[in-house]
Amino acid sequence: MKQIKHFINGEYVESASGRTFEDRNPANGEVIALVSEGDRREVDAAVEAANTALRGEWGRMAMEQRMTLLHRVADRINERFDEFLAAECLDTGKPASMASHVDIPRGAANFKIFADLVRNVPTESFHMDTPDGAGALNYAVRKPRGVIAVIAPWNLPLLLMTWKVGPALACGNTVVVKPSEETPHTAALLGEVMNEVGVPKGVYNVVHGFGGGSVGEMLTQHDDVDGITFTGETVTGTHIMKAAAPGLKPLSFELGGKNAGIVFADADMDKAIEGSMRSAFANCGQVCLGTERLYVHRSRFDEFVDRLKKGAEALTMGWWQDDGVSFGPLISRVHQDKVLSYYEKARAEGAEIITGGGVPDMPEALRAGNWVQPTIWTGLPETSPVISEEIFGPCCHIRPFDDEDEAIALANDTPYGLATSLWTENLTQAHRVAPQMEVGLCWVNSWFLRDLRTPFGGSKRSGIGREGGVHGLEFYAELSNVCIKL
Ligand code: NAD
Ligand code: 6OD
Repeated sequence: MKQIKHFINGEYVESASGRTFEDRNPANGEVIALVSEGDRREVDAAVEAANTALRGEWGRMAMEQRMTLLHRVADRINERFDEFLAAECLDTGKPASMASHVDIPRGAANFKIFADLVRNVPTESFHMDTPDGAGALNYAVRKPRGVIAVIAPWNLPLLLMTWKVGPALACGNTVVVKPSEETPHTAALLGEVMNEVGVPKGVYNVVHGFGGGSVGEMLTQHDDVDGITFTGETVTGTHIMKAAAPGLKPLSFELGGKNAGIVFADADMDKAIEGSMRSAFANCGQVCLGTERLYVHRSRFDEFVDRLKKGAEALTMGWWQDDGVSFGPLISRVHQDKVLSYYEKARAEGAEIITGGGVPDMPEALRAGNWVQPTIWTGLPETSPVISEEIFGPCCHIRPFDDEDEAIALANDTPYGLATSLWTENLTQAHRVAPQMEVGLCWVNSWFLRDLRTPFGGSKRSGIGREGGVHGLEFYAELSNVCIKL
């Protein structure tokens, strides 16, 4: 059986306790690895290694050399592409067609983009008058924040972890990563890459384990951690905020969503269907940006529902490597139970089930996996939990609207504020509506189209702060002012 160990101070180590937990393939339920389960000893060792690295070679390294190393990390991920791909797909069950276009290339790109950005960001300076007439010069310097705890989810494991590790290292910090217990593989593999390209020991550390009462919570409470960047559920964000409060630790949060898509009367229906197919069903609906609420102008409602139904029914479920597979399983049995509980709620509340609504009949080899059908409903009231709560599954509710103000009000009627997609060929309408959406990310005629130089994050209960581009520097670096009296 494969063993996945912690990566601390440049070495793979087992837990002092000897404890392990199982890593299962969600497509067939098989145990694919035993993962070392950390406790305070591994957390302390990793934080200490990260602190020592800050004061050592890494802390003294010239910026140019640091950036060259980060480019090498990206290149090496690409050279070992197939290994990362297999590791990610075995942990998540997602089709290779997706992971090879999204997860792994972005996992690599996240190192290059921030290396290139950070070396080109200026700081401000001000000349000031002084009573003696000689003046003074102020200039700001950007310093690394220190040891950053990176707490990552399971839905896009490498992409979302490196989205934080990339800028953290580019700014000169060191990291202790707590990957999701569901998907420990690629974070562990990245340790090999760090060693291969010569990233100094202690700069990148990984401790495996669980959240509350385990490694996640221990990291967020640790006195020698200087900042916490977290992606995951909104409720987990509230726990982390409490745990971090006594130490007044800076936080960067990318949280849950209940995102809307709006299809206006003059939408290009081919584009709206192609985009909504992805936003509702990609990654088996396990994308924080996904649209579980679709509002469609009444004049296009029947056409849209009919075409989305045909699209959902044409998705091909199966093993990640098989040709033509476009749809994988949910991450775990626990998550499958959660998603199916919403399928049941929708039925009990009298939804019209346009397609799906249950567990598909899979071939024998995959029957023990966490499969659910892509599902579309209509006819539920907006008060239904199916419409107000994040399900994080391959499902959406579609409701007709009659005018623009109604669509905006419906889309904004949620405590979340992550993303919206607008579908319209009317440029004036797009410009009028987009700024009214109470979200951090608004796409027009697209979904999950990412320029990594742009701010990324959620409004309302979908996040705190912005990562991406230069915006992440507000979290990953600290500005200090130097004032020189002339
Ligand atoms: P989760 O909150 O259950 O877990 C995320 C990570 O936090 C895991 O590593 C987990 O072990 C750890 N954790 C859990 N409790 C903790 C605690 N008390 N202290 C410290 N760490 C703890 O989320 P998940 O189920 O892995 O991911 C799905 C959720 O993530 C969804 O809500 C989704 O919307 C959200 N998400 C948001 C974004 C975004 O960019 N806004 C991106 C991806 C996923
Ligand atoms: O593209 C990104 O940078 C990003 N953070 C995507 C998040 C997807 C959520 O599941």
